[in-house]
Parts: sequence; structure tokens; C-alpha cells
Amino acid sequence: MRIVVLTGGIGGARFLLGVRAYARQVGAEVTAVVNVGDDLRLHGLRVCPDLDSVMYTLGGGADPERGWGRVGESWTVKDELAAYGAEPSWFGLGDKDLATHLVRTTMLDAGYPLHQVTEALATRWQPGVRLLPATNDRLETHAILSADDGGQRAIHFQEWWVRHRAQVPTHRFVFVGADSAKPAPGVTEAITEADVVLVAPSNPVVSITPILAVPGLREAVASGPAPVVGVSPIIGGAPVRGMADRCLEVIGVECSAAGVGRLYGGRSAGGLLDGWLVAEEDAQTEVPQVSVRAAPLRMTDEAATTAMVRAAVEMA
Ligand code: FO1
Repeated sequence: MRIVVLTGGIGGARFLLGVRAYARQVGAEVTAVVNVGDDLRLHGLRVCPDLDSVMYTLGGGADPERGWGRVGESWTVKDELAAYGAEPSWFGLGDKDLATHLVRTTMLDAGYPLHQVTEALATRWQPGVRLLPATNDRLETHAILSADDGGQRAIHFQEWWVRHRAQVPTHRFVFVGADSAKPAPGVTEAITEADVVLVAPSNPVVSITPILAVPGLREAVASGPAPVVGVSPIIGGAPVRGMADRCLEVIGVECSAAGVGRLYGGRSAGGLLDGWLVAEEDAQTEVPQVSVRAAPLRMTDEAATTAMVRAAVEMA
């Protein structure tokens, strides 16, 4: 069996632990198509937060509390950069984490595409699933705010997320580069050859939507042969972690399992989903043209997450 997972963020990385465990039980291959909209360049380095969260989490190197960056991290370089007044100082680069950005930036500057760089970095971490960036091309999520002159201005998603903690009035998100980005090599093939496509319980607005914004990718999923089952990131009207509620508010979508299910939409109604797995407290959720099933969705440990994955695949 071939499983493809659309994923991003910390929740998506945790979900992949369960997908990998399930795949080992049933002998399936897993390809994770990972969001790159959070990527940014700072201090001369290319940082890929979602690819790194997935790689570190599956490779056993992630800090379990933070969910991003490395366990047992130190911050000497960060402090030295701050001592120079080198901005941005609001985005913390750990000393161990920096090695990843240095290797990635060196390889990208040497001309290797991001999907090959990702494969090279994963050789060390052995994540046990294939990691593919949604695209090798520039695709950056920016938040559009009101400017002092009455106009509007864009800031990078990371500034919105980390510096402002999403607490700044925001008009909308834009995915810079989406119009000309192409799916990374292997992405479309993985989707069309999949037996099931899972949409991880990631942030629907800034982790899943940027993946689907890559021309051709949404179509590949929606018109592919594999059933598509999503897992709700919202339980009882609130995100399990992170700020998906703020993101949904920006785009005017109700922060509920139903709201996100309708955002993705039913495949026979031009959307994405065949199935939508919701938490037991949301069992009454209805999404037009989508079959809804309830299961425990709290990823408290790998066994719980594996059970969620099994429920989603069985739905498919
Ligand atoms: N998140 C924070 O809240 N503060 C940080 O200083 C921070 C640094 C950071 C460095 C590398 C990295 O891969 C992720 C980092 N994150 C930080 C998390 C990041 O903003 C989010 O994980 C994703 O971009 C959203 O899912």
C-alpha cells in the first residue's frame, strides 16, 4: 500500500509518527508532501521549518515540547547575533539547528534542488518515510496588514507567527510565488500512484493551503484515483495547539471541524475530500458530499496517533 500525506507544522510532524508506525504494521510506503510556505531566508541561510519539524520529529532529534528545532539545543550563536544587533532577533536559531541550515544553504547555493537537499539531510536522520517539499520553487506565505499610510503591507508569515504571535489585525494571506511554482519532482507521481491520500491535522490555512496552492497539486489530489481522507485539526471548536483559530478568523472560516471540512470541500463538489475524520465530541459534524466519522483525535502518544491513522485509512 502507498500512503501520501499532505502535511506541515508541528501537528503534522506528530501525525507522521503515527503514519509511519501504521505503515510498518501493514507494510506500506509513506510519502510526506511537506509545506514550504513557512520557509524564510535569514542571516544568509535558508530555513525550512516544516521540513525540519518533520525530519527532526521522525528522526528523533526534535525538542518534544517546542515541536520545532532540536532537543538539547543551545543558543550561543543566537545570543552573539543579538549582541551585534543583527536582526531579525525574534526568530531563534539554535546552534544545532544552524548546522541544518548551513548544509541546506550550501547545497542549494551549489545548485541542488530542494527535494535533493531534503533527501541528503534525511540520510542522516532516517525518518522512515520519504520527505518531499511541495515545490522546489519559491513559495512564501505572507500576511497582509494595514499600513500606517492607510494602505496595506506584507510581512513574512514567520514575522506574523513568531514576532506578532498572530495578534495583529490581518486582511489576508498571500502565497508569494504560487502562480509559477511547480510540484517538486515525485510529488505528482506519488499522488497519482497512491492508494490513499491523507490530509494531516495541520493548520489548514498556513500549512495545507500553501501545498494546494502549487498549480497542479490540488488537481492531482482532487482528480487522482486514491480516496482522500482528512483529519480535523480542530477539536470542540479549538485547535489542539498553535494558532489555527487566528488563521481561520483571518480567512473568515468558522473554527470548527465542520468549518475546516467545508474549507477543504467534498471531492464530488469540486473540493478535495472523500472522508473527514473528526473527534468524538464533534461526531455530529456534517460536510456536504463528504462522509464523516468520529474517532479519538488527541495525539497523546504514538499508539493514539497510530489508531487515528488506522481509522482514517479504514475510512478510505
Ligand atoms: N517558533 C517560535 O515561536 N519562535 C521561534 O523563535 C522559532 C524559531 C524557529 C527556528 C527554526 C524552525 O524550524 C522553526 C522555528 N519556529 C519558531 C517554529 C516555526 O515558526 C513554526 O514551526 C512553523 O513555521 C509553523 O508551523
